[in-house]
Amino acid sequence: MLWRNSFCAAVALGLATAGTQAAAFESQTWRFGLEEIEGSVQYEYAAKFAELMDEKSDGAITVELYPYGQLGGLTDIYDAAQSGAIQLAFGSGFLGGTVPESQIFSLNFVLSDDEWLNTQVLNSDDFLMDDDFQASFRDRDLHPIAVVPEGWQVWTANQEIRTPDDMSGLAIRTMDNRLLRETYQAYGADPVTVEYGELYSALQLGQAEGNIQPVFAHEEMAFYEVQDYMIFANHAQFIATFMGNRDWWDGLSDEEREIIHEAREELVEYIHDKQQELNTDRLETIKENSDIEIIELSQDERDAFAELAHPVRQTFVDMTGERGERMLDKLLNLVQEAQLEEEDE
Ligand code: 6CS
Repeated sequence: MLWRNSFCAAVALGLATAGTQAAAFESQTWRFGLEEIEGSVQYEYAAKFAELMDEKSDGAITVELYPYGQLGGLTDIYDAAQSGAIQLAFGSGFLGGTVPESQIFSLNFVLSDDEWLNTQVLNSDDFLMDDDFQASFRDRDLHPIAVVPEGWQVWTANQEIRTPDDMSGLAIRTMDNRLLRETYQAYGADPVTVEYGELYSALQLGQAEGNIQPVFAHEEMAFYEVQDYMIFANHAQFIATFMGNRDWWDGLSDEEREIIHEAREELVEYIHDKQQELNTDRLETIKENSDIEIIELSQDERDAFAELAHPVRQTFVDMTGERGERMLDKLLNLVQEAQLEEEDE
């Protein structure tokens, strides 16, 4: 063990020295498009990433943040990342039209109930560096760098929801992807798709009757002001992919990729803690500022939704073929293995 530690220390020292010698980073600016506004989980991630890039490149690399709204709508952000107009971006639910396989993150009741376990699985080399996952982005001129869970998705509506019957015919707003529409249709709802920036008024005017967001977003976009009930079903986490333009990524030097890799690793725990803090604090703000009623579904109530969501896994496979099927099998296996390991500890 002693030998192992000294060996690791020597390797670390060697790498540090090599890093210092090769520290001549070219001066450059990377533009980073966000799907969320300032103060959000994506903003916190990007701001820390920018800080780390500045530090690790001795000030040579500047990362400029473009919060939601500055580059147009959500799909404009992905178009800009695909064309190379911006180097970095987040992509989540609306990305389904661009990278169909990314809808794996829209499936309900696929991950475990333990957020930290899921975060670790999704950022493990087994999942993130898997050829199928990488190719699904790279085939569309993008390169996936990290997977960022932002907290549990929480339903809101102007009526109580405890059973699929309660959701019957509800015009619940989903992000723009087929998996989500199929999932909510399976629950009996009548989903509608609305751009993020138009959602507040759609809820206010009754064009959308329900909403699905992590708590921090219900608060910072003020959606909760026009909804009466918040329903915690822990059916899925909100998950975004941090990605770069493929050609930009391929043109990076080894040193540039290395510092991105280091930052990505450092950010896994950082953003997990930050999203939990934001989601907890914002729930308090919502409770203080409104009389919204909070409902937490029991395990039996969750099971009724889980049963209806199960066949949608096949829809994902039908949409994404053998590649999607392998990705889903892999994810399910990795989650199961991680759960078993946790039980053994
Ligand atoms: O619902 C949406 O459209 C957006 N919600 C969040 C929390 N992040 C980005 C996403 O596009």
